Amino acid sequence: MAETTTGNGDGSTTPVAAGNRQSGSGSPAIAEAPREKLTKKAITADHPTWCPGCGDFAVLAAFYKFLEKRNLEHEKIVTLAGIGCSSRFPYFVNGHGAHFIHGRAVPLASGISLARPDLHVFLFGGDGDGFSIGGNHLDHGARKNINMTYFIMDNFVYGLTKKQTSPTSPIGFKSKTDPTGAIDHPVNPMKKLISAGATFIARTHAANVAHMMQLIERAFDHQGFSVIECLSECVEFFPDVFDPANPKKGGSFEVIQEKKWDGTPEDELRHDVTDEVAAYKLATLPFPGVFGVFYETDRPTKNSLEKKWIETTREKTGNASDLEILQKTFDRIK
Ligand SMILES: Cc1ncc(C[n+]2csc(CCOP(=O)(O)OP(=O)(O)O)c2C)c(N)n1
Ligand code: SF4
Ligand SMILES: [Mg+2]
Repeated sequence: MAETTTGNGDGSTTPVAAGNRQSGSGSPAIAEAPREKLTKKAITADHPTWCPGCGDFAVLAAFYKFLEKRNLEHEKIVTLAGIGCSSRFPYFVNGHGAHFIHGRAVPLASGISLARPDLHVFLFGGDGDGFSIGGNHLDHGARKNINMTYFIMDNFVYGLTKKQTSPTSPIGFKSKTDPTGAIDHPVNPMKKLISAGATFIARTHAANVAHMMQLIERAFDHQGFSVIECLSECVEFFPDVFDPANPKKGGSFEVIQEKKWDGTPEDELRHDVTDEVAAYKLATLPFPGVFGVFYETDRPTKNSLEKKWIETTREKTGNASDLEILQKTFDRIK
């Protein structure tokens, strides 16, 4: 992204700066022109192609609300995904984006986040994309603490490919790959993310837009690898599975009570989000479990560590330009 424009309300446009890149291009900053407020109309792209009633519609609605509320710079919004019904998400957001290779969304997002730390990198995908084919990538993105906000729309099934057992399908689930019922122990997303080293880990439900919004805001404000698992019903291939956590369907949505550090006896019982062992204990509660922030910690991001390393290395070269460094390297290996 080199330069973009903003509307002036009279049909004309004014160029605005591409953003405050941290990579040291050396070009002078251009003053930002006043911007129009980001509206739902501006961020809406294609008509979603999900089945009527799919939980993913509500996730998209919450994301639009979040973008409007936070009024992010339009040209800095990036939505990325792997492959799956949920991974079609970037098609429906008018911004930079890509629908990438199945399971490889974290590496793609990592590259974009590290190369352009000024961008807002949002990643969307399913349980298959994130925990099955992309499980290993998820672990490494988490331990490296690469700055991004990852929303995993968990429907306990492969939706796009029409009902195969997914890594989060419960034992006994009958699918095309397990006609007599799933026999494999499912992944527990919260436990996996805690052990992988993600620095913000939360859980929500697509039937609760207000809760999704709160968590997207907190995940976005967190510096590092932030992940939200969202139970998002596949009405076609695994209907009603999340009703036990939906009050409108007779279930109960139990929210984690976080510590207020107010010294009261009731605070003793509240959850300390910085306590990894307590987060793990919450993750062992039987389905449908609890919702909210399980774990949050501050650890330097790979983005900040890499920035420091680049600056130190550049200083050692007498602040040479990228081209000069490249030329010197070629000269050395000639
Ligand atoms: C390398 C590769 N393997 C398998 C597939 C087939 N495939 C496409 S989407 C998908 C699973 C999608 O499940 P999930 O990530 O849970 O998304 P959902 O459709 O449920 O939202 C699979 C196995 C593929 N596209 N590429
Ligand atoms: S198949 Fe399931 S996950 Fe895919 S769009 Fe339809 S309801 Fe949603
Ligand atoms: Mg799925």
